[in-house]
Amino acid sequence: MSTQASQKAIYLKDYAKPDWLVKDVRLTISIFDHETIVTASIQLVRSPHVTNDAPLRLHGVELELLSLQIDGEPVGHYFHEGEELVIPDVGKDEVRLESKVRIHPERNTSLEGLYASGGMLCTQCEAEGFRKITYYPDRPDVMACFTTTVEADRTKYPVLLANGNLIGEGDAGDGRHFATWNDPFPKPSYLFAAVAGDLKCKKDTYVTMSGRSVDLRIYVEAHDLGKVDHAMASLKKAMAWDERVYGCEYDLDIFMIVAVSHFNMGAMENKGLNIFNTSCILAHPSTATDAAFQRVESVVAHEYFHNWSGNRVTCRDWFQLSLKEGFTVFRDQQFSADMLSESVQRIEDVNVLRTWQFAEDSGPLAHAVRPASFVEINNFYTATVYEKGAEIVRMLHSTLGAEAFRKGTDLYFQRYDGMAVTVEDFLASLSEASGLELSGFMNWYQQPGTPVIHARGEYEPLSERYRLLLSQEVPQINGFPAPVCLPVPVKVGLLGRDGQDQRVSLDGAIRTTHVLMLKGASQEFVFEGVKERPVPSLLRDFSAPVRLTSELSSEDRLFLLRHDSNGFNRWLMANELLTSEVLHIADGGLRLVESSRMLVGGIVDAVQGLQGKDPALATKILQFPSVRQLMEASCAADTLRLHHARQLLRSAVSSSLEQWFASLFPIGGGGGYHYDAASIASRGLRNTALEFLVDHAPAYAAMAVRHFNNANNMTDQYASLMALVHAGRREGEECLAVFERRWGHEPLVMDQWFAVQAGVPAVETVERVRHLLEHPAFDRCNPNRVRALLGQFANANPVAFHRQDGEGYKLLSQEVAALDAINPQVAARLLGSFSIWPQLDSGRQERVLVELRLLECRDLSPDVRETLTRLLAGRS
Ligand code: HT7
Ligand code: ZN
Repeated sequence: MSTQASQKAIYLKDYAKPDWLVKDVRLTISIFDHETIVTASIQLVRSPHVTNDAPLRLHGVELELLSLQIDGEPVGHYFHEGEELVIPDVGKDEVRLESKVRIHPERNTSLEGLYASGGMLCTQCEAEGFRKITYYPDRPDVMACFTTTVEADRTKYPVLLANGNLIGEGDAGDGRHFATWNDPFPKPSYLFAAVAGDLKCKKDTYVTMSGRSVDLRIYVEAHDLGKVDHAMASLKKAMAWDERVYGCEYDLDIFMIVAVSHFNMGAMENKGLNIFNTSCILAHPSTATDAAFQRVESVVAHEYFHNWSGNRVTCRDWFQLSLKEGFTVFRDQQFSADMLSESVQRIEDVNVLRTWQFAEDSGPLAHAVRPASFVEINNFYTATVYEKGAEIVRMLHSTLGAEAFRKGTDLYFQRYDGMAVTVEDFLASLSEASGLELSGFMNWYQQPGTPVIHARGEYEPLSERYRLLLSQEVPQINGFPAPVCLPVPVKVGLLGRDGQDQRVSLDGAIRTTHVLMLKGASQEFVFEGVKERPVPSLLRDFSAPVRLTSELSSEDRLFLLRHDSNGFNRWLMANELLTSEVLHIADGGLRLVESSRMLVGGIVDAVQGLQGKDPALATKILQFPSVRQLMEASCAADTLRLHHARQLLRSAVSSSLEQWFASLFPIGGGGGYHYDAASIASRGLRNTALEFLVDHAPAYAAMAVRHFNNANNMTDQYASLMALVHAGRREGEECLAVFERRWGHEPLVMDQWFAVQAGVPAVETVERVRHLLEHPAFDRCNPNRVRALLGQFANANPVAFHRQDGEGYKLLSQEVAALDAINPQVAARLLGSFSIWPQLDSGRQERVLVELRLLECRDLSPDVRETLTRLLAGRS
């Protein structure tokens, strides 16, 4: 903890290769009730690049050193410097270092290093948690083979796991036992994992493309064993998909997943032993919604895909984080698109990008996908590194085409197998395999800010030409160097009056969809053979992470909403039209106008036209931009007013579609739960209809209560609960009580119970959240619970969080302070919710700043201190 403002940043430009490398590691973790003893035996060799007698530097945090020996002799001279233990004169070029330390996982609430979750012990080493387990060169470019022995009481911890293959187990006397695991693949320490617990497992096997049989196991607490079938099925699909699409085969004899209830993120890709937040592994129709099922499928795949993009080929340093995360997010997005619906997946991914990453990129926490410096790396697991990073890989994919991209990734995996590399190495592989010059993409990694693309089209009927002028503006972000132009792939189609894509020629290629590559500040693209004045469908599938401005009229947009062959763009048109209409209503007299009626007509037509064809897309079109998105699009607008304007327009849609919405109910009500695209889509549309109806008129509350009571799955039950509670219906409170009684024993379902209440769009929710903080089931030590209540409140409920009197801000900053003493990572992430402050009106800005300045005076973790400093940068 520190009260000082000065924090030590580390810089990419200062990267230096390690002076010492590790040949192999033997680790023994002996677990006792009140302490754990870790002995490490590390074969170290001086790196060939070192000429002088460089000291040996080992990282270690909160370790009680019990002994330290080199080649069997106690180390005479060493000292501590920050997080490092320094041995100045090692003498030889190769030594075996043996250390013994005492640690206290039972007291570790940071959930980094070795910690207790429920009755089990588990590890989280990324990014720098291994140094909380033993002294070690804890940096990703030091790769070694690990042999790990875990030893503990047999009754309390019958299952003992670590990375790799099991090579020995047995009795350790005194009611204790041990298991020894060997991982033959060199890996950085951040991929180390060990688990001890009373766990049950579901087993399966997978036969790889070369015919090897892999033992698959998912370990959970006994009462959750019935909730892992979906995760196992997802894992097998992911393994097959990675073989088919990337030629990547699994390499060990066993692949294990362990579910833990206390976890800072979604999951962790430790080699052969993934550790998962229960929220990303457990799924049963009665306790998990369709959204939860989808999340399990995509996170299981994401972590599995890391086996190649991250583990076999890893990052040289933490500045390269997006090398593994951006690439792997892109891979999991491709996988999810293949599993369900391509356009719906793209809509969901872009929605996340535009809501969270665009906001981050224009706010005080803006940073490059590959940042040039950081204080605390945990603060850089961000939407920019993950989602914008994935968008860069997507642009590379569309620039190269699937075939050349695959050649490039083959080359990357083969050339750098077992190595720790950089973003430049990734680009070099793609460039070499495709013969394309890709160095311009480096700028996407290096500079923050969302480019703005302007599009202007002109039709020449005589020559049947359509000229499209594209230009780009890259914003200058405070504190960063002057930006340069970026390569921007813009996917375009030209619609004729009949709503069909015209086949047109560009540079001799005749197609219905062209990918234009804008490289400079502005460029003209001339389409030939354009028979009639087209309506351009621009940036199809969101082919680049940019803000697009064009001269499209509302009529053009409505036309595209009706006719575009690109499902993603139909949704985008609806979203943009709804956004500007709500803002228009909020700016005006809070009443509907002619343009509102036109838009409602367009939405109604589009939605009804999609019935029976693509109900999932219809559902997305009905999803109004959130108040949070509306805030981003408006200039310091009042959140409550935006909410009212949004509700007005929603209710106009309800009036037009009331009969149609209601007609969806008798159909398909019963039947078992199936996880497939069609069933998910029909539940989604019905539940969206319910939400509209319950909001629209109190009479529909009874229908929602029936839906709640009769639901045979959590998707329907939760949707009806949410509809009732968010609409402020009395029946909602009754259902909440029923829900709590019924699901009090299921932590993940109770998270939903907290979340639905934290999301009630009303100013009084501040008091409700304060009240819920006192609920016996609220637990600041459990990040899932904290995210459910406080994360939901701060990020998904602008009406309450941005309450005029600043009570929402006060609540959040008090909680950040309380959480910081328990779990700095979670506290810092929550504090990030204030990053929207420069966009607020001056009164609200002042109230936020009061809270941030109060926080500044406290004793804070480096994580929270860094976030706070960045939030306040440039403020006196
Ligand atoms: N690579 C994993 C990152 C992660 C993590 C980072 C910091 C602190 C805790 C963490 N748990 C997991 C997850 C992933 O993106 O695959
Ligand atoms: Zn990842």
